[in-house]
Amino acid sequence: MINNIQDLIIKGKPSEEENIKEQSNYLRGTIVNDIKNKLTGSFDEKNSFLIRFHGMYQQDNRDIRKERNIQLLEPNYSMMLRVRIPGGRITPKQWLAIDEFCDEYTLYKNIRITDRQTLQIHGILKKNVKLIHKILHKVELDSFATANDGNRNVICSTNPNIKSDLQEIIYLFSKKISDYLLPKTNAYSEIWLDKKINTEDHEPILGKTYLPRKFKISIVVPPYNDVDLHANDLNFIAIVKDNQLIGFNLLIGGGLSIEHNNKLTYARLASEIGYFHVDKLFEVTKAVVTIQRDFGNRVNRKNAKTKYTIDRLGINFFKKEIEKRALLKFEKIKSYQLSMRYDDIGWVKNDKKEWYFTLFVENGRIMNKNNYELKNGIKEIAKIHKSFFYLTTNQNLIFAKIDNNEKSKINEILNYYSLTKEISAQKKNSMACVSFPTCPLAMSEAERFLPSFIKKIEKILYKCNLGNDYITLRISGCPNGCARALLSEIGLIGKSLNYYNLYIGGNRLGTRIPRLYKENINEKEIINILEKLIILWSKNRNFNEIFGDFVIRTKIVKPVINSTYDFW
Ligand code: SRM
Ligand code: SF4
Repeated sequence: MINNIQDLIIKGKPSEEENIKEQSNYLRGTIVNDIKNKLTGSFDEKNSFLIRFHGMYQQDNRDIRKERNIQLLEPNYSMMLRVRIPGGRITPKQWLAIDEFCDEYTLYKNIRITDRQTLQIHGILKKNVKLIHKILHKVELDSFATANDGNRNVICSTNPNIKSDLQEIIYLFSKKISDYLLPKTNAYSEIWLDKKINTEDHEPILGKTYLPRKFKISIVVPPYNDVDLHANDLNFIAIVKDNQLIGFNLLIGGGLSIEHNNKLTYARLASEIGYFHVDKLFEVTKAVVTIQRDFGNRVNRKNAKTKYTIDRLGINFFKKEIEKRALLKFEKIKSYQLSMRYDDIGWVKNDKKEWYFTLFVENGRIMNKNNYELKNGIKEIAKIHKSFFYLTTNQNLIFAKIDNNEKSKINEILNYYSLTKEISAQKKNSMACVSFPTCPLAMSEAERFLPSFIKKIEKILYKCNLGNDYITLRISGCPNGCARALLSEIGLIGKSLNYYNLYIGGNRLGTRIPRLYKENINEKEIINILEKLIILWSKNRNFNEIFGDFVIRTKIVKPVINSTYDFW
C-alpha cells in the first residue's frame, strides 16, 4: 500500500545532466557561441550534451585518434546528425536532399539507415551543421529530439504484406505521436533556422528538465515484430477486427542496455498491461510518458529508463496510475500472435496491387564501394520514384507503392546497379550496430566485423547441411546494445577490442532474452564454440527446431524467464 506518492520519487542529488538541462534555458545553453567559435571543431562539454536534444552527437574518427594525439592535433571532430523520420517514411525529394548534402559536405560521404527507421549522417563539420538543418527544414524534415532525454523516432511495422489502409493509419499514428511528444521549446528554430518565434517556451508534457532518460515507442502490427517491441519503453500492438483497427494492447518497459558486470542493470522484456480503445491512444501515450517523467530516476542515469521505474514502482501501481491519468480502465490483453521479424527482400505486391521492393542494405550503410554503387543506384531510383520510401528497423530500404509501369523502370535501375542479387537467409537475419570508427562508446568492432563473421557462420551451416537455414545473429560493439543483440539467438556484445561476450538462447521472434554463455572471447574462440553447438543442433534438433530453442531444450543454457531477477 502506497501512502505518500512523493515517497516514490528517488531522493538525492540530481545527476549533472539534470543540472545541465535545468540551466539550459529550454535546451539553448550557449550553443550559439560555440557555433561561432572557429578555433575548435567541437562544442564544449555542456553544449555537446545539449546538441543531442537537437539530434546531433559530437564524435571523432577513432581510427586516427591516436595519430592526431601524437601530432598534438585536437581530435578529428565532426557531428553525426540523426533525422526524425517517424514510421520510417521518407519521400524521394527528401532522400535526394540528404544524399546531395552527404556528397558535398560530409567527411564520409555515406548515409546510414538505423535500426529505428531513421537516417544518420556522419562526419558533418561544425561549420556545416546549420546548413544541414536548413536543408532538412526546406524539405519538411528535422532532427529534433532524435537523441537524448526525450521521445526518440517513433517506429512502426512496415511489412508490405500489411493491409495498405491499416499501414497508412499506423504510419499516421506514429507521425502524430512523434509530433505530439516533440519538445515545444523554440530553441531548435532559433538556433538552427534563425527563426525568432515570439511565443513563450514551455513544456506541457515533457517538463522543463525533459525526461530522465531516452524514451522509445513502437507500433506493432501482428504477426510482424520487425520493430522489436521488447526494446521499447512503450509499445502499441494493433488489434484489428473486421478489417478495422479497433484498439491496442499496451506493453511497457522493454529495454536492452546493460553495463558489463553491473548487476543493477539488465535487459528487460516489455510487460503486458492491457487493451484499450483506439480513441484513447494519445491519453495513454501522455500518461505513460508523464509517469516516467515524474517518477523516473533523476539521480542515477544508469537506472533511469522506464524499465527500472516500473520495477521500482511495481507493475500494478504503474497500471493504475496510467488508468488514473488517461481516464480509462484497461481490458484484458487481446490475443495476438507474432510470427516474423525479418524483411521480405525483393518484390511484394500489396492488397491494392501496388508493388513494393525491399532492398537489402548490409548494416544499413549506403555508400558506393568498388563495383557496388548502392548509393548511386538509390539516387537514380529517387529521381524517378513518385511515391515514398520506407526505412526498416532491420536497416533496409523499401521502395513503396509502385505501379506496373514504374516497376519496369525501377527494375531496370536495380538490375543496372546489381541491386537484386540473392541474399542468404543468414544475412537477412543478421545485424550489427555502427561501432568503430565513429561511435565514442565502442569497445569492439561490429559493423565492420559482421560481413566476414557471417561468412564463417554460413560455412558452418553449409557443412551441416543447413545452408538454407539461419540463426538470428546480432553484434553490438558495447553493452548499450544498439543492434539489439539481447533479442537474438546468438548475440555478441563487445567487451574490449576484438573480444566479445557471447549470448545464446534468444529466439527468432525477439520475445526471449539470450543468456551469457562465454565471456571475453575472440573471433576464433567464438567460431570454435559456435561450430560445436551448430553441429550438435544439426544432429539432434527436433523437426524445424530453431537454434535458440535447441540450446534451451538441451539445457546448454537456462532460459532467461523473468529478466528483471534472472538476467545475470
Ligand atoms: Fe544506440 C548510444 C547508435 C539503436 C541503446 N547509439 C548510441 C550512440 C549515439 C553513441 C553515443 O551515445 O555517443 C551510437 C552512435 C554511433 C554512431 O557513430 O552512429 C548509437 N543506436 C545507434 C544506432 C545507429 C545503431 C544502428 O546501427 O542502427 C541506432 C539508432 C537508433 C535511432 O535511429 O534512434 C541505435 N541504441 C539503439 C537501440 C535499439 C533500439 O532502440 O531498438 C538500443 C537498445 C534499446 C534500448 O534503448 O534499450 C540502443 N544507444 C543505446 C544506449 C544505451 C541506453 C541505455 O538504456 O542505457 C546508448 C548509450 C546512452 O544512451 O547513454 C546508445
Ligand atoms: Fe556504439 Fe555501443 Fe551502440 Fe554499438 S552498441 S553503436 S558500440 S553505443
